[in-house]
Amino acid sequence: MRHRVAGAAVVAALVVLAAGCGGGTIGQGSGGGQAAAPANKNLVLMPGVKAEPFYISMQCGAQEEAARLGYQLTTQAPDKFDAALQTPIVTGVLSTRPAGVLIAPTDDIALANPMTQLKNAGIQVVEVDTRLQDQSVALSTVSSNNEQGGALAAQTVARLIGERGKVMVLNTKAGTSTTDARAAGFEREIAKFPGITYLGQEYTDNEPSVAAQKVSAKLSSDPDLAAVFATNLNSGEGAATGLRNAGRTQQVRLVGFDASPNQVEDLRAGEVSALIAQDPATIGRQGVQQAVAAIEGKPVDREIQTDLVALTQADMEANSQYFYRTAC
Ligand code: T6T
Repeated sequence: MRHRVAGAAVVAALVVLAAGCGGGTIGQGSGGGQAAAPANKNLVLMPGVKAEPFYISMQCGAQEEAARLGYQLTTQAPDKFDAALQTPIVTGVLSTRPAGVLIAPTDDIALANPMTQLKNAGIQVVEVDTRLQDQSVALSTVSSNNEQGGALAAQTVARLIGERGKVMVLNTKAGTSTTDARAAGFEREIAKFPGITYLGQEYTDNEPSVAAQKVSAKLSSDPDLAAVFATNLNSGEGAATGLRNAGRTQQVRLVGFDASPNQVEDLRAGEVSALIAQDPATIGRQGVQQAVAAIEGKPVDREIQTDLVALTQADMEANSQYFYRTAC
């Protein structure tokens, strides 16, 4: 019951959050005139990492929308979430001159240079999920409101532990705009609970095994750890493994971002208390819409925010449309 109340509260807050989405519309061209159909209808989606349910779900939405609008979309992703691996992919795409690119930059500074090269070559650049610090490169950014998602995770954690005890954050890699924002939102919100001791954040390099090790180490130094907030899929899956290995899943509350099949299974089994699911398919769909608008000289929205939904064991099956996919 406690989980249900926490989940419902978060869902209510998030609905408001999604309703407040959008941003300024910037005129890019004729704004609805009868522009000639562009000859180049090639789009490239560049997710942060290959074969990962969040990005697969994004790709499914993007592919569907591209087909609907009469465009071809291909996907190119690195084997690991790593700027050094993503940069040569961007450079390779540059030489193929697509009309538009949807990219999730794996580092908010390191990808600025290669993405600027795309822009300077006349390719329409849309950020999906993650973003650069430099907001002048992309035409549009489509993502969840990650800072508010982190704050809502903090409220959920506080409620689950009766506003008392020690909590930690498991983050991915510094320089990932989304997860940095989630951690910042969490930290800001958790500070409002005087009975909660915030033990700080640990980075996992987006490796589940590192996440599991970090949880084990924290359980040794702080055996009375009350809760963990994992800022994304891999850190959440790894945190669950760490708690399981230590036999502590029933005592330590775990709240994670994302909703991979493993995370959903852990929620169903009661080993995870809540998941904050994103809507990656809609991010992909909206990203295609913005790129196509820019290519066709129509107005583009600079900021688009998509839904976040808190899932608990009590309400997860009713919200199964938010579970991430492993194939389209
Ligand atoms: O949480 C998502 C995404 O939003 C984030 O930017 C990176 O990690 C994920 O892809 C999940 O692994």
